[in-house]
Amino acid sequence: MTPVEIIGLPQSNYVWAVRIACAEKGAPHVSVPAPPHSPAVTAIHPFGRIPAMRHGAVSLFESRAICAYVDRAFDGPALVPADAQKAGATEQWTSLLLSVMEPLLIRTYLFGYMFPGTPDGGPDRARIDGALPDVARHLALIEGAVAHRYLGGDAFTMADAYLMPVLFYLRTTPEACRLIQQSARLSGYIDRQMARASVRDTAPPPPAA
Ligand SMILES: N[C@@H](CCC(=O)N[C@@H](CS)C(=O)NCC(=O)O)C(=O)O
Repeated sequence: MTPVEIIGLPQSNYVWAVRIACAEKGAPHVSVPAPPHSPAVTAIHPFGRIPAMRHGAVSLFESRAICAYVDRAFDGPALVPADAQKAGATEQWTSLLLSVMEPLLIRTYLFGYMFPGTPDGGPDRARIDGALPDVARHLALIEGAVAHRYLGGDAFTMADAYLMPVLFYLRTTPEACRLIQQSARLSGYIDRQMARASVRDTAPPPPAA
């Protein structure tokens, strides 16, 4: 069967989310580790963002669209449940993650460590400290939302595929890691998902030493 090509650096939380989605569906997939704005990406995404996807004659951009395609094109367990209320909850948490939480938790807070843009390359303290109250608020909200083992529900969905990479990266930072460690529920959620084959087998390679 033609594999789904997931085009984009595997370290990207968005790329990882769609690779988890493929693995959950049992979709044969390959990683094409192209950076944003590289020719393989701009050939598909009009703004050069990752991930992009190619599957035979089908090409798509935007992670949410790729998840929708993979969910319908393959037989595995539904990434968005058929039940109306559960589907609504999945879309609700996915939408909140994509529009509000990921930008704060990853683009503002985490990138204050990873891509600080400071003269000496050290963490951007103003940006990090400014984000911390919201980081705590968001993590408290997520803690409540995983009360039934998964994000907003009782089975793994697309919302979990998006959430898990975000939490994985947050755990690499001192403040968010402390907040996560203080919560048995959040720590338990991360440990359970990291042991899940779809998450474990698609985890990004560790940074080069
Ligand atoms: N809405 C997009 C967001 C993807 C995105 O922002 N990816 C980042 C990498 S994690 C990227 O390509 N950044 C390059 C840029 O913004 O130009 C999606 O869901 O696929």
